[in-house]
Amino acid sequence: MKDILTAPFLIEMVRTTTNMYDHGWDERNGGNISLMLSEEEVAEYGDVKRVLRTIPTGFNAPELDGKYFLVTGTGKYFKNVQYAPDVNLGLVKIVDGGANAQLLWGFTDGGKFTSEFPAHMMSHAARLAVNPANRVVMHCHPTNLLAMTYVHSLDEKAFTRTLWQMCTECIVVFPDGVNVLPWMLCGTNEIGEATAEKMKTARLVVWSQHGLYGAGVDLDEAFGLIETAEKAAEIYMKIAHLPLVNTITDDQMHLLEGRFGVKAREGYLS
Ligand code: 2HA
Ligand code: ZN
Repeated sequence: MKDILTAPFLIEMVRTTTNMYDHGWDERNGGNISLMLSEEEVAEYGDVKRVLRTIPTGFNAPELDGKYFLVTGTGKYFKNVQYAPDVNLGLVKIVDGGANAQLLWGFTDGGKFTSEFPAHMMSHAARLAVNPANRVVMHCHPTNLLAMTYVHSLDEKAFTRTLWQMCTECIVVFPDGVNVLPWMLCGTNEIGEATAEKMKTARLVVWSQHGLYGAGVDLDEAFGLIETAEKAAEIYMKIAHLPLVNTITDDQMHLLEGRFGVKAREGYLS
């Protein structure tokens, strides 16, 4: 059996958490990532039958029964994942209709998965229903998107349109737009359910005054979505207090749709 520390999925997870920390999106224990893996991928690197611990999840997710996830740990710092992946990450298998997670590797200090596990698992279930290739749910605290939730309307159409107008590529990268939740208590099943509901129609969900969720088919896609939305929010925060002289018009957005073969969210462009 190969050493799991050499697995491409583990190396990519370490690189991604490090990169996100370096972007300033994951201060202290901020942020969490879950990456769905196939049994074949896991079996190459570990004994899928050897359960180290069984950890209750506190929710149900029958759609995810039997699925494997590499996930960041609760209270753990993205900054430290690169130095001790086996402490800061865990590999779990969801069993009992989602009620329990079997720990197969990691969390070697006795830790467990992120406090946002409900939001992650419910979002995986929601995204898989839309796109069976979805593998990643990623949460972080990008500075400018967070700032924007203090000064911009939280209306999803208005929020999305503003981001689209800030960089030409935005509508190409997230034509499905950005959904927005009001401030809610984090770490609960309630915010998990609300996030999953929002994930049905967009791969980006803002948690007002808290941060952002992104979903994608791989770590690159989820990261790239967040990176692009955060760049747009940064431009917005640089110009919001200045007189607006130019913008990207809806006609120009339609040209982008044609050129890049994307379709903007229904009703979001005139
Ligand atoms: O645990 O970001 O939302 C870290 C968080 C919680
Ligand atoms: Zn958070």
